[in-house]
Amino acid sequence: MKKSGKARAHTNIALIKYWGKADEALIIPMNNSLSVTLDRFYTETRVTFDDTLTEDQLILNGETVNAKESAKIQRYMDMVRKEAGISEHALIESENFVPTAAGLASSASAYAALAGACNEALQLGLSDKDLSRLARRGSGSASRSIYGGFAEWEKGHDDETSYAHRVESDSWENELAMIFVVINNKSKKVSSRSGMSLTRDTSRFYQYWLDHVEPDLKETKAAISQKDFKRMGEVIEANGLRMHATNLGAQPPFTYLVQESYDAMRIVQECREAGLPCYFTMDAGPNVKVLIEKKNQQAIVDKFLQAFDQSKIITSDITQSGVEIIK
Ligand code: 2P0
Repeated sequence: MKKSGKARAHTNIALIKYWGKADEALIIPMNNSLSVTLDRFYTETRVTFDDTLTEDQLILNGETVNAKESAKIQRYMDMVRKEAGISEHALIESENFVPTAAGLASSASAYAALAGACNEALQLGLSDKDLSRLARRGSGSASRSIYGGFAEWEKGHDDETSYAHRVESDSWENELAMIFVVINNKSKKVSSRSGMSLTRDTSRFYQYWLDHVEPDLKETKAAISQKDFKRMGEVIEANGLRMHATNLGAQPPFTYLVQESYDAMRIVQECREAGLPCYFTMDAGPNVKVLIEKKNQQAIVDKFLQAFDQSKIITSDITQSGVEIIK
């Protein structure tokens, strides 16, 4: 017998970052985080549980996937089977909708879509909270992609208490957008998983980072409730930089940022000096994401186009859509 379900989930970008785990196996974070969910980048995944299959199969963008990624997915599916009390293996067909070669595919949308598809296929009837917990077991940031708009992942202290929820914003996000400055990374990649683990374990600046997260979150949520763009931007920019500073204090030290990342940060600064408020944030790679007000989108994009090729500048709205079941 076959049981099938399909879901779409959008990727999210953290404004207050998740960086470090308290529990590696359950993916319980050291600190709360807060994100916006993007309209432009998403994953659609169909999962079909089939009692004639002898192992899980993953097809990503039409191609059978390599052993390493598929081992991670198989562990995830083992966990889903255990939670759901079933034994059937599954065919997982997943498509990432991201601009070609932009390197913006994300585990957040991937695991949020997979959790949503499993919930549908197995008719688990999970609430958003429980779906967020299920997505979290695949990738921490996926817990936040269950929701549109602003979402906060409460770190909690165990599997039951660690999940995300939407942050009420009176639809302010409809007035905001994000510009992606796509920057190629020529250096050896440090995965976010190993980067955050090394930092948590060895960085001299890690406690300093942790001490600032709660005040940053409080300030960000106050700014959201007042729709105060400058107030939110100043906090989120500092929070992102502080996350990157922890990496410089790790042993051995490392950084995700390259010269072009700093070039993009300088343009953000110049935009502000020209009366165009905007604020940057960077994740586990050199790309720079710039939070903007839509009313200034064209003027800010034009500033970036003076220094970067058009193919490197991608804009996205913020979506109201959380994980959705599709037919
Ligand atoms: C975030 N990042 O809050 C942070 C900021 C990157 C920098 O979440 O190990 O793929 O699967 O839980 O969620 C990227 O890490 O890590 C990430 P795992 P994940 O968005």
